[in-house]
Amino acid sequence: GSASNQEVNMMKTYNYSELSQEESNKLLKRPKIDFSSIFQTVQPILDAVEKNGDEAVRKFTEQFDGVKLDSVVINPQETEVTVDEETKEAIDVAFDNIFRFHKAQYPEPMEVETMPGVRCMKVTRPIERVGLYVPGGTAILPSTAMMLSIPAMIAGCTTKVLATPPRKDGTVAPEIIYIAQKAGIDTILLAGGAQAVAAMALGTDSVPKVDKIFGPGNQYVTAAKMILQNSEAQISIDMPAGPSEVLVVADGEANPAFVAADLLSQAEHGKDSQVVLVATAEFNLEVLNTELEVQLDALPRKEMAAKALDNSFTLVVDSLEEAFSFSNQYAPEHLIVNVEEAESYTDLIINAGSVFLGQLTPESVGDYASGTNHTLPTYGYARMYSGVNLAAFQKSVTMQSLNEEGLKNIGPAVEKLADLEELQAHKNAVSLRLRNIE
Ligand code: HSO
Ligand code: ZN
Repeated sequence: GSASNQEVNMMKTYNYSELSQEESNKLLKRPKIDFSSIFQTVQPILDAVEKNGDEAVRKFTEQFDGVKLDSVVINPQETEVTVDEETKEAIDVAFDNIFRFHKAQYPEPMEVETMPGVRCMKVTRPIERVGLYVPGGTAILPSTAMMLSIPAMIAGCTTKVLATPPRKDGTVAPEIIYIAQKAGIDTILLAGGAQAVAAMALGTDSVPKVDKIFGPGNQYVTAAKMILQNSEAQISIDMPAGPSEVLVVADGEANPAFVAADLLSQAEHGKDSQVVLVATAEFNLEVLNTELEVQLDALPRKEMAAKALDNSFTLVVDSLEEAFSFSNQYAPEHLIVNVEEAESYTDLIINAGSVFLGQLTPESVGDYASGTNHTLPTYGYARMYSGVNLAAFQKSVTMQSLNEEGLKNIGPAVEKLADLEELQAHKNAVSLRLRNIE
């Protein structure tokens, strides 16, 4: 192990060239989540919602959120809210950018004539019924409400349920209602946790059943999504979720104050957040440490952020190629590339949820308003999952259509393959038609 200066550094520091394979593998690992015990807690909640519907949701909301509700749903379109002008303007800026970027993702219908007379088409259709989970907890998250409801609206999903835990007074934050109004949502489920996920997956008297559930959440929410996706509820989910993370690549040109601010903006999400700095030897780690200390001390959520830094580390590399190689193996949810000519390295980036290029691009802009989605794969899942995007709310349907020429062209191959598989009826379906044409 080559952790050095642990006493003076805010984060453990390693030199990449001095690490053994085993040590480097250890750095790539995320903290282990033991789902088996969480599943045991969550299953009875799912069972109760399946059995007792709204009544069970009301009971759990009273038990876990301390709120007694008459109705577990509201229609935001029929709810009056006041949001101050400045907040509205900020939401509108973010809303428009997210709308633009996701709207541009709409795929063109496609058609290919694979042989003369054989036309194959691919068209896009919405997933009709979707559930959008917006966490409550230590902060309200209007940004997450936008990230989920805007692509759902663009995709044309017809049933959109937004679930979020009620505040202590039994209401939903007006900003979230304002967003729901703009995005054409007509059901807000005032519930959080596994009970909210269950109500959407299974349906209740007042909550329509959905086909796919989106959104980040705590371990109970994640566990509920995992169990229900493998159940008779027949739902799919956006992606597996773990604690939020950022990996910052910095060179000698990077301003340590900016880097510190970026690391802390991830760290303040929660004590289980992971923060990784991969820096070349030219990056000034001493100034970074001072900045981390000073900036951390001024944060309202400094206790949480400090705990997150404890699980985090700095890796000093010999080159940026080495930096991106480590980053690709780590597969971070967020990758900040704070180096000179950042855009010239994009080809080296293979595994990452969303990437922030250059000095002037903090993660915060993507978290809120640049237009990209902030619901992203964590925990190394960026190796094989994309972040939420328009396609996540859609599916494609393929179609084909043959004319006489097409059937004559393709028929013999299909007949032969059907022979090979000894599926006579398959062959007949072609042969009868060919004879009929002649
Ligand atoms: N960084 C979070 C998203 C978020 N940040 C919401 C602020 N609000 C996970 O991508
Ligand atoms: Zn964030």
